[in-house]
Amino acid sequence: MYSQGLIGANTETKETQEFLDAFQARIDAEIKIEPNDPMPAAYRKTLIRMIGQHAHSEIVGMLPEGNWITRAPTLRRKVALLAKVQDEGGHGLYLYSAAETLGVSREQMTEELLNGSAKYSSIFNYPTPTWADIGAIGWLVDGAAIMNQVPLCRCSYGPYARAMIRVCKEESFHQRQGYELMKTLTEGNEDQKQMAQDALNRWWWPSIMMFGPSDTDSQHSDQSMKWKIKRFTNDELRQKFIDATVPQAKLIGLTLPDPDLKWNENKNEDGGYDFGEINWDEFWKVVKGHGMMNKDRIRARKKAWDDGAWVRDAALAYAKKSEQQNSEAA
Ligand code: BYC
Repeated sequence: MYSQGLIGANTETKETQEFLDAFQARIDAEIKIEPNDPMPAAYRKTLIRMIGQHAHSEIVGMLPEGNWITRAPTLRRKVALLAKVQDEGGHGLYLYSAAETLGVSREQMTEELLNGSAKYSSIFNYPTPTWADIGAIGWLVDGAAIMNQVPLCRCSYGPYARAMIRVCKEESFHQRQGYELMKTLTEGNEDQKQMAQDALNRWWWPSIMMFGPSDTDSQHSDQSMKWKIKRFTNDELRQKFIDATVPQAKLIGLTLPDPDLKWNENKNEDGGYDFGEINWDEFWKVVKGHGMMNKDRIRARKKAWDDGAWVRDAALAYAKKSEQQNSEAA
């Protein structure tokens, strides 16, 4: 069934039940799917959507923090922030490359981001008005990202799983530098403490929303779990994140902006926090392009893409020329 050439990445396939069953058996046996392996069109489509969205999130995610590079309060903070933002750019590149192995081009993905048909994470449509936002993003946004992305290291699609290993190592450093930044602020004067609390108040709920709609509203989770692309549901990961983060907030003397947050011994196997109602109207508004910063983010990405056109043209001209020289030499 899986012999070479049955259906490669670029060939049409007839998805018989036998083929779908064989594919599922391979997934169930934890055998990684590689770019030239036969795969159902819907599996390919799901991965292109998800890896593309992830790549766009990394690249758009450079913007809110990039906003503070020139104003970081010390050289040490500036170095850490520069390294972090650069890492996000690198993550975007690995992820675009992973998506390209599925037969989609970088240009196509960028076009979809700019015309609004491809999504990127809701979290990056919130502004970063104070320095404490940099701490809150590292601590909470990268913290949420790690919770979501560590299981993706076991994703059934090989190139995505492998890309996530390095991404997660770097996200872990990002989370620590963010938490340490927040801790430093909470040990400062009243204004600094207040700045940290205010950032936490603004970033907490959007971070909780990052995990996506609740399981009852998630369109893709069931199939993606079956294909072992996702290993946990949105709600499971959200709960893990909350349970891990509440003690961290307590340790540095910050209060989470949720009066309904309460330890519940009977939740799941080891207990867990009950939490308040998520504002799903806000989530969908942001996802559909009507958040505070959606327009600015896309405008910035469009400008970067347009401004970089000459670089792409020059690189391609060089590639074409060396191709021509190689064929003449052969
Ligand atoms: N924002 O059926 P569902 C980072 C969409 S990068 C916007 O549950 P799925 C970082 C979803 O796409 C963070 N849209 O979908 C970077 C779907 O719409 P479409 C990004 C969202 O795919 C820099 C619809 O809602 N991480 O961490 O099973 C600095 C229904 O959702 C969101 C990744 O991309 C959202 N928050 O699950 C710091 C990780 N949530 O596509 C940090 C990989 C849902 O049908 N992706 N939607 O039009 C995933 O794990 C999954 O795609 C999601 C959603 C959990 C995000």
